[in-house]
Amino acid sequence: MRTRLIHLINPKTDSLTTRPIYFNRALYSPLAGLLAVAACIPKDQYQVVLTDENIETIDFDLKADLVGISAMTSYVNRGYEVADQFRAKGVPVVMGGVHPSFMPREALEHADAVVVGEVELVIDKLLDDLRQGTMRGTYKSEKLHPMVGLQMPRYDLLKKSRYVNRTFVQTSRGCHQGCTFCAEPLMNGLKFRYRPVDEVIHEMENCGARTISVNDADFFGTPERPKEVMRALKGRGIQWQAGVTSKLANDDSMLELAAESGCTMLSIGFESISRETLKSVHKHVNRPENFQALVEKVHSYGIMVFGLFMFGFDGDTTSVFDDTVNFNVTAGYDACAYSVLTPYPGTLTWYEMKKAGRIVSFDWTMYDQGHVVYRPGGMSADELRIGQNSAYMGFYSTQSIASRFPVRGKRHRAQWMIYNLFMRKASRTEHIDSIAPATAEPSLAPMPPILPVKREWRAAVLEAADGAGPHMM
Ligand code: B12
Repeated sequence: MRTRLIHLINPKTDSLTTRPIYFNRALYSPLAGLLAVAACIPKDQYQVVLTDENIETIDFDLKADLVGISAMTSYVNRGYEVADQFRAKGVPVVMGGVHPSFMPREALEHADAVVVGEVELVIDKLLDDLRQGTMRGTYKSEKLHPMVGLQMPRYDLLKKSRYVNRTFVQTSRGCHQGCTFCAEPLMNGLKFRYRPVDEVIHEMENCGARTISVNDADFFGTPERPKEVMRALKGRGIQWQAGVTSKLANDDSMLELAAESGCTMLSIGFESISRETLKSVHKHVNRPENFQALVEKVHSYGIMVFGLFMFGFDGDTTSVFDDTVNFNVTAGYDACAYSVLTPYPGTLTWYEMKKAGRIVSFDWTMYDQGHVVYRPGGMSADELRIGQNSAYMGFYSTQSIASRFPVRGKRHRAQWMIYNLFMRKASRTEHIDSIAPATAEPSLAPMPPILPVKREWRAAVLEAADGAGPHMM
């Protein structure tokens, strides 16, 4: 009997982190979701083939029993095209990931089934239904996975030589910040769920790499837990980087352990150098007056700071670009990403802008944080687009790179250069024509996997859901 085969596909995306390829390598493998899906598929029953369209072409003739497609918003349209092509050949398709989780009814116009949120607790039912020929509609677990006993992601399926950063380990899901522009609190809630430390270490030791990205929304989210992980990591010769928030990155005991356990870089969502703006998007944790001291402190432990900033908040005027870049260069940030604020469907920013009639384009391909899809409050869309571009040009200019290069201290100079060159190349190839043309509104409303905690936002979601009538779950 032929082994049954599941073909998992990451559709092509044109984003800052995937676009540039150096020496045949992409910076990241944005495939963590698919590796987790593959891990849940019983090996004795299915062969799994993984295709990342960012680095290889899709074999549409591969005889699969099921095609599984993962998508964030910016590449869901390509995901839909791929789904349509496979279904035209009679191959059943399931979709999952962030965008289908927020907009399952839309995804069901292209796929037989959609997994809303986490796959781990619904995969058995999905595969049972596939065997019975009844796999269709949405699959959503009643509860969140406790994160105990998660299967090892199928790292063996990755074409490792094609990525700089290829190994992603999650130690927790959830985040305490309820930032209005972020999908995290609506997928995982405002509470943390933690994997047992021994399971985290087992995965790190067996993932096939000694350089690891921790994929948590906020690895330093609570004071004690990251320390447990870092203590267990000490002395293993692993180098790691993680995304964290600014508050506990300021704690010396945290940074000391981070340095001792092999941390080379922290990515921090600073978002804005204006406290008023930060408050307006519920990022109360960030204090711009402390940003420079924070960068210096992290550097003193030999750790790099990747600063994540956004432009286009309502408080932003055209001075924000130069002000932010000058601040970043003076403070000596090691790398920075400057995103255009993007109202991802189902986030609080989405409902806010939608209600005010400010969203201009609903073409998901434009939702890549490099296009302007809404009417900004403090400048024109054109100024926002040009400003973002000039910020990248300024921060990654030859002069800025030379002035920021860590000549002294223990920061990892090769890694520093790789990030600066990737980001410089990515931003230099940015489409200049990045104002998204107006489109009609989608007929189907988004519905977050978890309803927002804030009462007025819950009301907005439910109102939108009602408006969508039979389309909603
Ligand atoms: C770590 C991370 C990154 C990392 C690494 C991602 C990676 N290797 O996969 C990096 C830095 C590369 C990254 C980049 C970007 N990211 Co990011 N990222 C995250 C973060 C914090 C965690 C993602 C993760 O690893 N999850 C762990 C895996 C195991 O979980 P998962 O992906 O949710 O998958 C589960 C389910 O969704 C489901 N599932 C997933 N796929 C499929 C497929 C099938 C067939 C099935 C059945 C089920 C299924 O099963 C999985 C296991 O339960 C999320 C926040 C979040 N909570 O999701 C943001 C998030 C996904 N990122 C986001 C964004 C916007 C970006 C960028 C555009 C930022 C930028 N300006 O460049 C880029 C885009 C990259 C690209 N591909 O184009 C947004 C996406 C919003 C949206 N609606 O699209 C999120 C949600 C954060 C936010 N701001 O709200 N990101």
